[in-house]
Amino acid sequence: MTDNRAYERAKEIYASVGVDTDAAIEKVSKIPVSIQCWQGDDVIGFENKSGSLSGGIQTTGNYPGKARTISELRADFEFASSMIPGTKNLSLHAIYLDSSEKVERNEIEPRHFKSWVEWAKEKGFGLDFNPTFFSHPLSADGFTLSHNDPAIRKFWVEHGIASRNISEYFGRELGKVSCNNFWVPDGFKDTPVYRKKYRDNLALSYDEIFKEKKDKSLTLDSVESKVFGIGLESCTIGSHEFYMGCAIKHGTLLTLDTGHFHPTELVSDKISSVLEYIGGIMLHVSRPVRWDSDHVVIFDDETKAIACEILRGGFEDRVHIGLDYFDASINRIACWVIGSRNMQKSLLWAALEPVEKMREMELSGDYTSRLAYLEEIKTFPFADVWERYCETQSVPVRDEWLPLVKKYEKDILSAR
Ligand code: RNT
Ligand code: ZN
Repeated sequence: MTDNRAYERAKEIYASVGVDTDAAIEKVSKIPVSIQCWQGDDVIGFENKSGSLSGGIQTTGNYPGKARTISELRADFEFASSMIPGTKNLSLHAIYLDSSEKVERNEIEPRHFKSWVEWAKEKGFGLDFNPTFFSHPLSADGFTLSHNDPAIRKFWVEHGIASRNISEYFGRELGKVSCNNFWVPDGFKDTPVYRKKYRDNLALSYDEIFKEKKDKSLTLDSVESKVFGIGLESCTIGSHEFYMGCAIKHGTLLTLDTGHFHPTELVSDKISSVLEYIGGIMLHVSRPVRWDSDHVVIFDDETKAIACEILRGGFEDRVHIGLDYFDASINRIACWVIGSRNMQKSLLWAALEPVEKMREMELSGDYTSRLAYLEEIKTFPFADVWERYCETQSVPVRDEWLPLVKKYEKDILSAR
């Protein structure tokens, strides 16, 4: 139990700059954060257990104890969730289907995800979805929706269409909108000479996939660009510009992954620009270390800046926050807990900004005071409010979750 006096003092200090800490806690607790299922098993899934990850992405590390079955993954996620405050969704990939028989990607149906829905209902999680365009023989040459072979392209178009039905089913069953994120690895290792052809193919595929209009209160499609992948360094068919246009044309969300831009570009700066012309954004909050390395999210300047931009702009309803990282070099449950708690900390940090006050300073040209405040709030008693938030959510405060993870590792993970 934390010292109530510490919170009362923090509350007074924030009130002195016009910030209501109770209201901030309440607000942040209601913002859904979508946690990626694939942190639990190194993006392998249950379609083909002997399969390996492809598509230019890579999980590094071989820490023991990864989830090998659906029930292990669910148990691990439930346990991780018990240490994470706030409203949680689980983001599933198509390869996490629950089927005893082999199902081709273009034949997946809502029934293959029924047990996930039942579980999510019982536990109170929302579900997001992702068609899986990698780790498959028909993506082995680096192309899916942009493939030159019409039969292969058709297969992936059908997968895309099937994924939309599943996301719609999630939304309907759970009464919470489900985001359906399209990311394809398609690209070239070396310099191509006919980029146009592949981009035409990709555009054609999305025309077919998004032809049917869906109820946006149930499912929201989103499209994700990137700069490069491993072995696909020279050209990514689905570039940022490609998907900006695609999202506008088809009225989808645009996914901004923090690891998918050149290193000096900031997603925090892109949010308000994109939202001038596009209805909504899906975020893939990650931590790129020198490249799209998908390290665990930390409480760093950019994660805070992203949260601040969402709240400063009043974009809570238009920005769907998701996490996207996969570290196999440390305890995977700790990865979920650390990264998700850091996203929550960042949101709380943002909700505790004296934004009205700083806006007035900026608008009146008083940049001196703006900088003074931006710097002074860094040493306001944030930690006391964070502890209160954790307490109100009945999750461990400070480092108290770590011994629980260590015990789970000893009792459960070590037996795997
Ligand atoms: C890959 C993309 C994509 C994946 C997940 C597994 O670079 O970021 O979002 O990480 O779909
Ligand atoms: Zn991503």
